[in-house]
Amino acid sequence: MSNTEQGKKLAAQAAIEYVPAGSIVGVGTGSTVNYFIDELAKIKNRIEGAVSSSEASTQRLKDHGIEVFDLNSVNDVPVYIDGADESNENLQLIKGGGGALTREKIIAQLAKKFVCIADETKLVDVLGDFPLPVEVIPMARSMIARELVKRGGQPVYRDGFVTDNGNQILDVHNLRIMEPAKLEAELNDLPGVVTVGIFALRPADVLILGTADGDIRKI
Ligand code: ABF
Repeated sequence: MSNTEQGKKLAAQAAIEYVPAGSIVGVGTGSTVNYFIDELAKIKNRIEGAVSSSEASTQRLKDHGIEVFDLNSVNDVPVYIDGADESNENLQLIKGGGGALTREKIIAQLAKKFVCIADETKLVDVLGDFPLPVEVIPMARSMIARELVKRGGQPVYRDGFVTDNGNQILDVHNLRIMEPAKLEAELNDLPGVVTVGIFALRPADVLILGTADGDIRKI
């Protein structure tokens, strides 16, 4: 197993201690979360079930025999465990490389605690090396792309990709995001933007990083 995979797995294992007994657990998406789902399966008799941010995670949870609830039937999500594409030291994130950003942001908003799990290479000084995903209503795509160019970005249409919500994604290159919450709010205001992949207005509460030398670092 590579150092990166080892880091992801260690972070996923360490997140289990944040899962309260008897709870409905918020579960994100991605390869790091896949390790978490496999760990969750080992304690499945101690939880009530899960809510999930993607069809892929829902399938993996069900394959393990973990019940997946519709979010509208759930009032209380004590903890949400999800990965990220980048995090800064303030636990502001870029997410959405996997395309599930809208559902991820909804569950993060509802959750009392958001625990982000990643290998240590995801920690950066300034967000933006990873292209920022923005989910858009299809008819607004070109207009929003022009707005992103005005802000110094280079939007690239994720050709052939349709989100779980039937929308499209622009991946915005060349941004150095110095004020993540400000840019998130500004882009949120553009008509046709469904979700911006900056998670700064609601950042993570805990970041667990798995390191190459087999350790865990918590921020
Ligand atoms: C989700 O999965 C996304 O927000 C992010 O794009 C991705 C991280 O994937 P991985 O764990 O595979 O690096 O959390």
